[in-house]
Amino acid sequence: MKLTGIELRVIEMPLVSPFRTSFGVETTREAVLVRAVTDEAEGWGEGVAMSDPLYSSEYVEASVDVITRFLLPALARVDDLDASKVAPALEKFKGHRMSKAAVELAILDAELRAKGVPLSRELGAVRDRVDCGVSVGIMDSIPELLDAVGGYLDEGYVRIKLKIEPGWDVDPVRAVRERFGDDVLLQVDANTAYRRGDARHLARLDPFDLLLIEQPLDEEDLLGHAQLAEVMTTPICLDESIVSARAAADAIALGACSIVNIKPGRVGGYLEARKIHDVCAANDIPVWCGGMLETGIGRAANVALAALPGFTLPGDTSGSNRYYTSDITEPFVIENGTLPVPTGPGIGVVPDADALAAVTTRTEWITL
Ligand code: NPQ
Ligand code: MG
Repeated sequence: MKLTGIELRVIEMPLVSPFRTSFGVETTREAVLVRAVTDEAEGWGEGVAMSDPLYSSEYVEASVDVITRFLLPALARVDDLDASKVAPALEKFKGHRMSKAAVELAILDAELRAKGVPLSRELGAVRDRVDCGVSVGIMDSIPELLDAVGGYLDEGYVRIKLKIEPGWDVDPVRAVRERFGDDVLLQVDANTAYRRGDARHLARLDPFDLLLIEQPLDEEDLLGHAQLAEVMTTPICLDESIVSARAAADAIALGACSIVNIKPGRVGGYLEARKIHDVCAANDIPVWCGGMLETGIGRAANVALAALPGFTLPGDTSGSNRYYTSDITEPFVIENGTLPVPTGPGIGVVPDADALAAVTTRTEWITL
């Protein structure tokens, strides 16, 4: 395959309601989209970097810059390009995994469309629908939270994840358990908001029979997570810390986590994500697919990944309407708590030109 050009777009989509986490409140989702034009087919990729470097060090403007100035020129020099050559060609550039993942997905989508192969089949999917959970933001009050959780349970979500931070943890978890019972699959996500010294406090979550606590401590604090695992009975799941298959293997070996959240953007792409799936499977570590408020493009690819055999826990693969009133692709609609794995070639969806134009704030063409 020969890469002839790339279209980079920055889009901004309003969220249906503000989404508050321990690192801030978001009211819109800004994202980078990549369209790879090759001599055989076109493909789409989506970057998951946020506007500001609050979830990780990456952010939208940096993503546009690194893709334009470093990643694409390096790819232009690769002969007979296919998706397996993207990560090796970009390896010399440190970090910027979300940007690399966006570019790799666009190439992978183009390659699979040219071959007529769905991404799910390419990755090794074993299911045609995936169980879906939903991530519930920090609210101003417990009644407001209970309304939100009740609404999602009515929509059919099979698992609830509460965002937590110091001052919003034990009480909301208790309230959700008291209102909705012990059968609800419930987990929490701190996005690094706690410190090692909070171990005793976090152990107060143990009586609530949570599936897991996600990333309580700093992303670099693997030892702290291993120590916390000795104090808490709630399983520890890592998100921000798991930036590669090696990081996953190390975290598992250290006892820093017993469950892994896999986000392709965070780890540099879907091919690295599959490696993490394999490492975890070999170690009997359950995995689930995280979410980064993707549009239909990234969502389609995440659902394909979540159909692999090791994804035994429901993911943050929510319906499009969890975040957006109108998506740029056909919306993903929850049915019986599940989403269908796309069956078309590549990621199986394409953006609608008008919907895309309506949310685009910037377009750059790069001819190779
Ligand atoms: C997580 N996602 O698992 C993240 C973090 C997150 C679904 O909880 C704008 C863009 C806002 C990306 C908020 C979920 C975001 C974002 C939170 C990602 O840690
Ligand atoms: Mg998380």
